[in-house]
Amino acid sequence: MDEHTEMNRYLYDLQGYLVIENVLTSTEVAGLNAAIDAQIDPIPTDWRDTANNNKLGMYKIYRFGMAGGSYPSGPGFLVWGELFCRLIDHPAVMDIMRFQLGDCFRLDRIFGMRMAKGMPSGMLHSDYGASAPFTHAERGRYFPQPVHQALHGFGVAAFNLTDSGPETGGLRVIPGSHHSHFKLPKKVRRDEHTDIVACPEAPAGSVTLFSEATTHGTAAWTASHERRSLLYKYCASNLTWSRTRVTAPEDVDLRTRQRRLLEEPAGGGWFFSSIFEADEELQQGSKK
Ligand SMILES: O=C(O)CCC(=O)C(=O)O
Repeated sequence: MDEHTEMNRYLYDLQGYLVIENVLTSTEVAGLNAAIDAQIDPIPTDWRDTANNNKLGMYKIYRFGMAGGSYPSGPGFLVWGELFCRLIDHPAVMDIMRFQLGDCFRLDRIFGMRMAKGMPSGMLHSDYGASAPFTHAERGRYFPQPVHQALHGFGVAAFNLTDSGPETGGLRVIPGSHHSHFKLPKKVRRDEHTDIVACPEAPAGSVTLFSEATTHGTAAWTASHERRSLLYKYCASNLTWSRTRVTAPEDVDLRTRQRRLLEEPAGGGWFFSSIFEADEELQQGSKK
C-alpha cells in the first residue's frame, strides 16, 4: 500500500472524516455547476419566507436533486447526466468506502446542498452511535453499543463544487465523535460549546468523506458565493436507511460497478461477491 493511502485510512479512522483535494478537475467542477444552473432555479431572494412557510424549513431550500432516504425513490440528480453518474464510483471515494464498508456496499441516498450568504446553521446530529435518535442512550452515561445496532455501516462522500471551510461555513463535524460512547451534550447540540466543532477547509474540486456515526451538521454560510456540494451516501449491502431507493437514470449508460452500487439491499455477496471484482471487466461495463 502506498503511503498516501495508508495516511488517508489512518486519518479517516481517527477523525471520522477526511478531505481529499483535487479529486475533480476544474473542467469537471465547471461542468457540474453549469448542469446544476441549467436544472434548478436560483436560490430565491425571499428564501427566509419560503423556509418559514414550509414544514421542512431550511431543508426545502438547502437541498436539491434528492433521491432515497427521506425522499422518494428515483434517480435524483443522476438524471442530469454522465458527470453526476461518474461520481457514483469515483476511485478516491471507493478506496475509503471499501476500507469502511467492505467489498459489498450500495448507494443508499443522494442529495445536493446549496447555501446563500446569511443562511443559518443546521443542527449537529449523528445517524448512528450513542447520539443517534433511535439508540436511546442516556445523556452523561457510558453507552455500550448493542451488537445488533449498526454503527460504522454508513459513509458519505460530499463533492465540493465551490470553496467552503471555516471562513465560509458549510459541512461541520466533531472530529473523533464516531468513536464516542456518550450522547452529544445539550450544550453542544444548542451550539453553546463550539470549540470541539470543526468546519473543514474543502476547496472546490475536493471531496469530504465522513462516517454517518460522526456527529455532523451545517455551519451558517457567510460567503458571497453560493455553497454547492453533492452528497453520495453509501452503506454496507445488508443495510438501508429507509424504504426508498436511488434508481438508475434511463438515459445514462451506467458501468457495471455503478449498477451494482444501485442494487437492492441484501446480505453481502447475494447479488455479486464484490463490487471490486474483475476491475477491468467492470470498467468495460460488459458484465452484471
Ligand atoms: O453538508 C452539510 O451541510 C450537512 C449534511 C447533513 O447534515 C447530513 O448529511 O445529514
